Amino acid sequence: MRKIFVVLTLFTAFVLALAACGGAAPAPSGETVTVKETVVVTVEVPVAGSPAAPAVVAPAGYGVTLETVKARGNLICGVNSQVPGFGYVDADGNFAGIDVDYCRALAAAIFGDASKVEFRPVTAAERFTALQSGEIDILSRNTTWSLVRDTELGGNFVHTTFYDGQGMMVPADSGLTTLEDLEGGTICVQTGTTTELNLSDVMASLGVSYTPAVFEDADATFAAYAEGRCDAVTTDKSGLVSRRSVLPDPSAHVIMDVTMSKEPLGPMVRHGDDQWFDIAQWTVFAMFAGEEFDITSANVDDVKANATAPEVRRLLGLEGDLGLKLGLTNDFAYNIIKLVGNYEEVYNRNLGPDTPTYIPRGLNSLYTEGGLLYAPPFR
Ligand SMILES: N[C@@H](CCC(=O)N[C@@H](CS)C(=O)NCC(=O)O)C(=O)O
Repeated sequence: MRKIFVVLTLFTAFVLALAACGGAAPAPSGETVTVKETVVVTVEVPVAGSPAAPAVVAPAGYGVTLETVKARGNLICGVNSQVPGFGYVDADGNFAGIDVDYCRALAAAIFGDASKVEFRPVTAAERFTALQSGEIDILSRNTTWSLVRDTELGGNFVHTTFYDGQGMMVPADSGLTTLEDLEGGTICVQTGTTTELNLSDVMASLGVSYTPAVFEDADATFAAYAEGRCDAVTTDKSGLVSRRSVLPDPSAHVIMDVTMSKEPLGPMVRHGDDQWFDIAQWTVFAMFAGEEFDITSANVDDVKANATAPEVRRLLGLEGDLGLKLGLTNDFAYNIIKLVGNYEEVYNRNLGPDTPTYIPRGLNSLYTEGGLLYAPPFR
């Protein structure tokens, strides 16, 4: 009986995933249509436990994910491959970006080795199914925390790693400066995103009519924009900064001074495995705490040798057994900071002033600097 319930739940989740992420038509009307269409999409619904069942379609049980990851010998992280600064493949063929470094930090926490991670690129439309099906252990890919994703999509968002908002980019010589200026225009947007839904909401509330030009991934969306097939392109502001940096002439494009939504971006895990959720969560907090206590990859050994402050001693595993409580070793936070860096180091490496994807810290500063980043106590 329970098995049947699980299957039905997941079926619903799959349907709602497609609905929530937008079908061909803009929300809200598109959502209903998509649901009807996708009910007949046959995900081979297994009787859980039957030989034909895919590896994991049910929510992971407590402790299962860490055990699976350890037995496999590496972490499988779902990432972006098209957004420089967040998740992409660099000139040397390596995955790079703030979301990618978070995966490395998680691997460092688990294995004491930041390289024990396999990056699995997933598009916006693929990402939730990849997580639900167990193809990836965690999703770390500019994904916005929302109620539907947190419930029907079977996910748990750990703490936000990048606070963002949706923006609009136009050619600098277009003279367009406000959303109202886009009346009657065509706007390039990617499907499977909150972007598509927000665009519809915001333009409807402003009474601006427009034609959405909808694409499957960022490359296609921005190629269409670069070719002049739309008057503007919209996504998270971070995505605009990122993708502008790889346009033929970045200075020929401006991001309007408007924020269309809240986009708290962060890692997502499957429902059902609270231990894994805690590990993912405290990996983020260890990076924040490293910055708060001025512990960097360069000085962590010195700090460890001389630390007297009780919380720093607990954080680095010199006292107490905080790591063991997570199912890890007590030096998990030391390993994160030593092998990957604290939040500031990771931010600056990917989005700092010396990168082509520079984004001022703003809300993504520590609470002590007027931002929203705040780690609970390590005790
Ligand atoms: N944060 C939004 C949008 C995230 C998103 O997918 N943005 C696009 C545009 S920058 C992207 O990353 N595309 C890359 C791809 O799908 O390969 C969401 O979670 O829905």
